[in-house]
This record gives sequence, C-alpha cells and structure tokens, in this order.
Amino acid sequence: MTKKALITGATAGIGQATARLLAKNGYDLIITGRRKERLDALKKELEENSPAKVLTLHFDVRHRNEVDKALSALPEEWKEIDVLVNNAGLAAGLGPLHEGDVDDWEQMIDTNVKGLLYVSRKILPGMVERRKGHVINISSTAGKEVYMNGNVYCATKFAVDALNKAMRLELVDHGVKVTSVNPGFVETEFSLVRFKGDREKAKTPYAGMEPLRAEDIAEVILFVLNRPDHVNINEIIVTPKAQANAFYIHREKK
Ligand code: NDP
Ligand code: 8X3
Repeated sequence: MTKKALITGATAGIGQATARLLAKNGYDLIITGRRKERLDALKKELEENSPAKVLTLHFDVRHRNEVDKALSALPEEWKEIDVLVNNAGLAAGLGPLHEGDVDDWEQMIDTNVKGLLYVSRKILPGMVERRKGHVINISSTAGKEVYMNGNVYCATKFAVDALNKAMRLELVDHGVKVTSVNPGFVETEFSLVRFKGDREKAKTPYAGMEPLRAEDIAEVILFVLNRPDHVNINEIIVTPKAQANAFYIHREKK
C-alpha cells in the first residue's frame, strides 16, 4: 500500500519542498497550513504532476480545538499515517530578551512547541497501535546552540530537541522511529516572517553567503525515510558550506 505522510506547514519553504519530493517518491500526502488557497494550489500541482493522492487540512497548529477537530475527522482511507513531519514553525523578531515583544514569544512558543505537541498527540497513538511509523521533527541549529538575540526562538527549538529525544525513548518499544532534522540557514519565507514582511531586513542573514534551499532539506528528509527498516537516523544537522555553527558564518566581502 502507498505510504501516507502528514506534513505540517506545507504552504511554503521546507514543508512545501518536502511535499513535492515525497509526492514524486511514492507517498500520498496530508498537507496542512493556515493558507487554504496555497494548500489547494499545491494539491492541484501535486496531483497533476505525480501519482500522489493529496488531502488538504486547513488549521492553525496553535489552536488545540482546530487541531483536534481536523485530525479526529480524517477520512477512513487517511487514518493510517506512516510519516509525520512536524515542520510548521517560525521565528518572530530578533533582539535582546530585555527588549523582547511578549506577543512574539507567545506566537513562537505556541506554534513551535505547543503546536507540535498538539499534532503529535493526535497522530502518535495510531503509530503505536500499528507498531509502525516515523516522526521527523524539524528543529534547527538554533536548537543546538543559542545565538545572539535568538533567545526565545532558540528556546523553542531546544524544546523541540528535548521532545525529539523524549519521543524516541518512549516510542522505541513500540516500533516507531523518531528523527530530528536540524537545518542552519535555509532561504525560505522564514526570514520574511521573522522580520514581519521587511524584504530588505529579510535578506541580511544571507549577505555574502549562499544559504541552503528548501529542496536541500527535503532531500535529507527523503534520505532519512529511505533507510532500511532496521536503521534510524537519530538526528542530523545540515548547514550551508559557509555556516560553521548556529552563530558563525563566513561571509565573502564584495
Ligand atoms: P516558511 O516560513 O517558509 O514556512 C513555514 C510554514 O509553517 C508555512 O507553511 C506556514 O504555513 C507554517 N506555519 C507557521 N505558523 C503556523 C501555524 N500557526 N499554524 C499552521 N502552520 C503554520 O519557513 P521554513 O520552511 O523555513 O520553516 C519550516 C520549519 O523549519 C520551521 O519549524 C522553522 O523553524 C524550521 N527551520 C527553518 C530554518 C530556516 O533557516 N529557514 C532553519 C532551521 C529550521 P501558513 O503560514 O500557511 O500557516
Ligand atoms: C532557523 C535558522 O539560524 O535563523 O532555525 O535560527 S536561524
């Protein structure tokens, strides 16, 4: 039977690139996000260009009731999910904690940590029951080291790292694999979202260096999923060539 993957945050960036790659590689997909028109457009594109069947679910991961409602009412043929990619997430703002915007903090914690938990709580029991499944948590280099002014975003990704380890411990006896993928700089809508639509500011992280593309991370996810059943990649850190860690970037001067 065709494997089914649920990808959160498939309307842009890493989630969208992963949906495109998995669709070409034999998966049926549940794609989720808040922007319904983008989900509909992606479903159309994938169904026209690949053998994948696609179900769209339009919800905000921060709203527990919306998550519950969407994932409790899955059509019968979509109930057995093989792969969960916990990808939906964001950074909001970049500045010292003592000047931080509390609304930004709430948005990051509610999306990156609580949203991931709400979705996982709905999907993991089925994997445990079937003794089969693979969870891929998209964390970050920001979940491995704290960088200047990253504070709360880094804290949310450290939390994802902890949850990834907890899931692996608690699911190993149930035959479910758990992997964290930790990217460095990837040029997506991430920076535009972080800087609230300011296109000039959004370019600054990538000045004088070549960032990763969303497709680079999608390929890593497919590699992780394609390992033989007895092999699990516990975690993987992927950075651009010019990025040494979460905070040191080599930049070419023009
Ligand atoms: P994008 O901004 O391009 O995509 C983010 C995705 O998350 C969108 O599909 C968005 O969908 C979804 N999303 C955000 N908030 C919510 C919400 N409240 N409810 C539902 N969906 C939501 O960013 P990336 O692709 O770069 O980011 C994907 C993940 O990768 C994030 O977890 C991010 O932290 C992580 N990451 C990114 C890196 C980078 O440099 N780009 C590096 C390391 C990790 P919509 O707006 O339609 O709801
Ligand atoms: C996204 C990459 O370095 O902007 O997690 O935090 S970074």
